[in-house]
Amino acid sequence: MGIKTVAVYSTADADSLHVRFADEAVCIGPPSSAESYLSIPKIMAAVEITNADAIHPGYGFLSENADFAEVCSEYGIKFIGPTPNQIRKMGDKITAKETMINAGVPVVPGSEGLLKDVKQGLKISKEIGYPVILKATAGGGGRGMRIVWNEDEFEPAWDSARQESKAAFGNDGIYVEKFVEEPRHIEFQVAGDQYGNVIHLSERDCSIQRRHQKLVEEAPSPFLTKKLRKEMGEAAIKAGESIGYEGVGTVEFLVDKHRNFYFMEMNTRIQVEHTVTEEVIDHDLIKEQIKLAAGDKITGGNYLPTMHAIEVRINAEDPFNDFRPSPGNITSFHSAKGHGVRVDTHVYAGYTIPPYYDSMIAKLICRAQTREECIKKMERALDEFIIEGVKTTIPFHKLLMKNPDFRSGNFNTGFLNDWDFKKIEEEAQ
Ligand code: MV4
Repeated sequence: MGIKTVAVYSTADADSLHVRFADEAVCIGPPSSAESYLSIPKIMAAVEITNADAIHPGYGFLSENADFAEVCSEYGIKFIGPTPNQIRKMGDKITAKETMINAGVPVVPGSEGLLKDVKQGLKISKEIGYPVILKATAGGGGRGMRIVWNEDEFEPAWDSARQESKAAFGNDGIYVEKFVEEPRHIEFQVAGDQYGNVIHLSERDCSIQRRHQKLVEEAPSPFLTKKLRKEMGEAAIKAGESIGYEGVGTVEFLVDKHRNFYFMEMNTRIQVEHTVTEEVIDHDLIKEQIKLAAGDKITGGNYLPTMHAIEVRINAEDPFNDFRPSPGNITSFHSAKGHGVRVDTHVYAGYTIPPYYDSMIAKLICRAQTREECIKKMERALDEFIIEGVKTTIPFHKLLMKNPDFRSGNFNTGFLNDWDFKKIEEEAQ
């Protein structure tokens, strides 16, 4: 796009490739994220000394922080993303849910608003029927959640959910919903301009996850029918339109085994897995974010997938030891290459992975005409990929690609719960 870039980095990331490849780079502090990537004053200082016009917030740290977006606007710096109010509305889960009900988007049956006390929680749970799930209004991504299987479990679950969310978010607001068993996690990418136009860019299936950490994402979802894609896509657009959403975002749905779908959360940032959408619709979503932030108008319609894509997250973790982080020096690194193979990474041979942050070191994305071909290409790419010096999730992904249920598209968010990784490793030898 011809736009000059400034990278910000902590001392722990001085050797990361983004620092080398940006036009300029500014060190914003020590490894502790509170004193670097989460410090609004440090980031605004970097803006000031480089005379930057806009900030791309990425997908961690301050990317969904409404106060940060507000500081940017006070400074006259364009935050590449939605407005502070849009971030706030979706950040508070019960406000988001109420907004969706008013917009006519299906939600899971449950309490109207926050629960006042245990008594009210017990009454509503009896009405909707067990199992139910308690959720923190300030939560998201699984934090502050409790599944309650029967009446006797309700009060202890209520107490611990409140304590956990108070400690984690400084907010102990809790609501209750029917617990949807063995759901699929299917999310729609949406995009909105500054004039109220919202479209969708098709879906991603993110059901392969472990303890709320996604490991594999794909598009299109092997579970969606043409009809369901149309219905969910329309619901995702309504969700975006109801708040005048600006920029790219994601509307997450739970889909039960009968293919009923329910709004779960909206992510107001670009996500790790946006790459699979880029591959199936053949558009650069970061470029689209920048264009929307600059005031471009959306003129066309929705984007439907023309290919199949799968992303596997390569993390420096030991899949056979409870996915324990494995930071350290990468002694050798050879990336898979070739037609339909994409690798996004900040690492290289000789790089030392610091122990402070997320353990994801690369995204491997394969694209082909069909899901079957795509899986085969992924197997080939995983075989070619060499990373030595640290443990990685590559062996896990090789096993997953061979799994008959994965290959036939028969999986939900509970898929990895009953994997016995030790046994699988022994059998593989
Ligand atoms: C649920 C649910 C079942 N029923 N809500 C997990 C993260 C947070 N975004 C909401 N989550 C769930 N909410 C109801 N009413 C099951 C989950 C859930 C889940 C959702 C998506 C992906 C993986 C998951 C793993 C466990 C639980």
